[in-house]
Amino acid sequence: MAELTITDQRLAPIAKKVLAGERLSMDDGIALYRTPDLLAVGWLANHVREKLHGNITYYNVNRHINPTNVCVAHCKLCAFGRDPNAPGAYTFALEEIYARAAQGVREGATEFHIVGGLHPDLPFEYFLEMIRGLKQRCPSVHLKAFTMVEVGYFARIAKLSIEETLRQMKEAGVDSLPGGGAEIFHPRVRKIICDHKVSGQMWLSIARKAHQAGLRTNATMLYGHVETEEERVDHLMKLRELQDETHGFVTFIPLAFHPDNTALSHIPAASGYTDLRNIAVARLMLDNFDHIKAYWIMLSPAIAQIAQRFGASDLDGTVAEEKIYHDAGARTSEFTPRGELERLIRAAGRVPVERDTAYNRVDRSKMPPIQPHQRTDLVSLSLNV
Ligand code: V47
Repeated sequence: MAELTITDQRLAPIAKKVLAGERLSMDDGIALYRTPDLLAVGWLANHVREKLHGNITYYNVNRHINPTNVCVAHCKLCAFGRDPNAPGAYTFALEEIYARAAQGVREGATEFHIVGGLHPDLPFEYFLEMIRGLKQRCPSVHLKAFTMVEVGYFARIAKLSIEETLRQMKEAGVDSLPGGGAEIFHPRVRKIICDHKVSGQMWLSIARKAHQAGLRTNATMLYGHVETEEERVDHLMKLRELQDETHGFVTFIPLAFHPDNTALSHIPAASGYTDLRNIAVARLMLDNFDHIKAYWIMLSPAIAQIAQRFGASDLDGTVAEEKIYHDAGARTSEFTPRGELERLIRAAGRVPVERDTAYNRVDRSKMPPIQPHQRTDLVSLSLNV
């Protein structure tokens, strides 16, 4: 590895701590966000990433399933949610979901990533039945389903405690939870971008309870809107604190805000420079997280490649049918075949390893061959509720 060159001497004490494996402070995090010396920040993050994972970059074969885009929350940050009768609103019948899942299995998916809107009329039981049906039909596929925000909403509409809601989800077949809905925990920011969502404190409390119930989760941070550097670092430190307590987080995913078609469309989209800095600062601050994910859908394949030299050890998956980012103007494809992900990783000088959701290696030689991806037409069997 090339030598570290620091052009901003304020980074010298931080570099010393990183090289000694010491924990960084709030002030260190803010300095990492403010320094013009992005290459030094990236070098340090890469140092940590290579210490943990050597030359490997992980990816998986997955499929996103978004059961409904009908949502009562009306978050300003979101271009996906719709009112029930608005143009483009949809809710899948369970058979539609099972058809998509079957296609995912043919395409070799080892994980379904299932998230959706907070629907005013669908009962918790619809979602439990969906999970039971998926588990029964696709027993080998890991179900990474429902964010802390959805769990909080299910508990409210079903009049259950968070613990009981999680217990029923687990019993139905949920294997882990994705990291969405975290946004920025600070109340000032939530008030502006997502004021009807669960509070940051509540998001963390639900994550804690999920971990205590034996459900691991991911964590995210949405950057590039109205947040300050202090609020980003505060967010990372709250995640680090909870991880010290539970060790329940698997991966952290920094997500760039995409402004198109949102109520915040006047905010310019984040630059590649900001993307790389967020990956690197996350790698340096979250010393108790195994992985930082460069979600190629959000970053673009080009930035995701460079991110592998700025701290990222995972590119997420083949994805298939991403809607949340594409409704907000993402120009990336909605699917990348496994071979193309491997090519992206190799071209960045890394070694691709296909993983399952728990980061076990996947041995394709013992599995049925993957069939080519097919785009599914939207709403062939939508539900009237
Ligand atoms: O929670 C919503 C964000 C998240 C916009 O856990 C937006 O493995 C940008 O959480 N511009 C959903 N972002 C995506 C997510 C995720 C993605 C990949 C992997 C995993 C995982 C989780 O997307 C939302 C919100 O933070 N989001 N609208 C928007 N306009």
